[in-house]
Formats: sequence, structure tokens, C-alpha cells
Amino acid sequence: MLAKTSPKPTDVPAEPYAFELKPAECGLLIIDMQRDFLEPGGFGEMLGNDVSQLRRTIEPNRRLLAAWRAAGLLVMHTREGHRPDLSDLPPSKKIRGRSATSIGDKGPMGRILVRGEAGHDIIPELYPAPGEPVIDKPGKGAFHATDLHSILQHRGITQLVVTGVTTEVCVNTTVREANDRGYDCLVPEDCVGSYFPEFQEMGLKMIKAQGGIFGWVTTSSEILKAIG
Ligand code: TIU
Repeated sequence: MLAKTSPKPTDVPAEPYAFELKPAECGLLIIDMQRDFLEPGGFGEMLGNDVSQLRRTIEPNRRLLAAWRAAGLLVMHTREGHRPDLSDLPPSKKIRGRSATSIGDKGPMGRILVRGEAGHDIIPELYPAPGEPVIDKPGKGAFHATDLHSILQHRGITQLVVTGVTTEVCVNTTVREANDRGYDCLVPEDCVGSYFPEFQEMGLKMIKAQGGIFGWVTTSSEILKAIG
């Protein structure tokens, strides 16, 4: 079998200015594309949200994931959730929202946001392939209380393409955490989604404002051109 050669560094058109993508140092990090957030009957819908706002991100993510795999580059996935005994669930998170049903309780797809339950797992369209690290995170950010930083350091990763849901919650928190740890983050706007259109817009604006205070924003088609 021929060894895969990584594409060369390429400038990807982005805002606030071009992102110099170094494929060998760049990981694709897909945030929380879980059934509980994207499918009818899950935790997201239970909170009163319209899941169709998130489902439009599935197809662009699927194309980007396929291209990233074909180029032989690093793919990682995250899942928000907790241990079955809920020992890693902060009491503040358990009671937030004053909902009759909350994290750890029985929902339509098993116990809500509990590891090992059907609703906690990643949607079939973007299911992790063998060998792709899956980061189980108890918080909104993918670095808090996980081994993500170690995994990235061991692989020589300095850049992240961050996709997934939701734009203003887990994606923004993760981009901010990554930025403070020295990673350059590129966010394709069609691959991230929010239940709220105004938060989608502002969540992306906040990343690229002030000269790219947290990172860069582009589209998946620009990234596909760069690694294709
Ligand atoms: N993954 C993620 O963003 N978790 C959330 O709880 N998001 C909401 O927008 N609620």
C-alpha cells in the first residue's frame, strides 16, 4: 500500500485573514455530534430547542470528515456526558434549568447524557472510525477534565479545525480553551450549528473579531479545496 503524503501548507481564505493550514499539524475536532443534541426526543429537544437548526450541519461535516480521512489526517471526536454513577456531574449542572427531567434521568434514548447510553453516542452519519480518538468530556470545553491536550501534544498538533454543536456553547468554549493553550483554530461556519440563529451569528463573530481574538472563520468548501 502506498504511504499517504500530507498535503502541503496552504493559505485558506478566512476571516479576519487567510489561515495558513499545515495539514500535518492540523487535527479535525468534531464537537458533540451526539444523538441527544441532534435527534428528535433527545436532551436538546427536551430543553425546548429546535433540532433542525443543528441537523443542517450533518452533511457538510460528513463531506469534511470524508476528505480529512482520505488525506490521512488526524480526526478526533468529542462527546459531552457523564459517568453512570454521575460522580463527575457537578450538582450545579444537574439542577440548572429546574427541569423535571435532567442529566442522568431516563429519557427517550436512555439516561440523558450518560456514557454508554444510546442518546449519548455520536450520530451514525459521523460515527468515529477505528483509531480515531473519542474524547469523553464532562464539561462544555473539550480540554476541561480530559486528555485532549496530551493527545494533541503527542501527535505534534498545533492547529485545529473545530466543527460540531453548539456554536456558542461547546464549540466556542473549546475554541477559547484551545486558543489559551496556543492552538490556532479554524471554524467552518457551515459545520457548526446553534439552536438560535442570533447565537450562531454572534458566536462566529466573537471568534474572528479583534483580528481573530480566538481564531478564524471560513467555510468547509474552502477547507476541502485546500486538502483535496
Ligand atoms: N455540546 C453543547 O453545546 N452542549 C450544550 O449543552 N449545548 C447547548 O446549546 N445547550
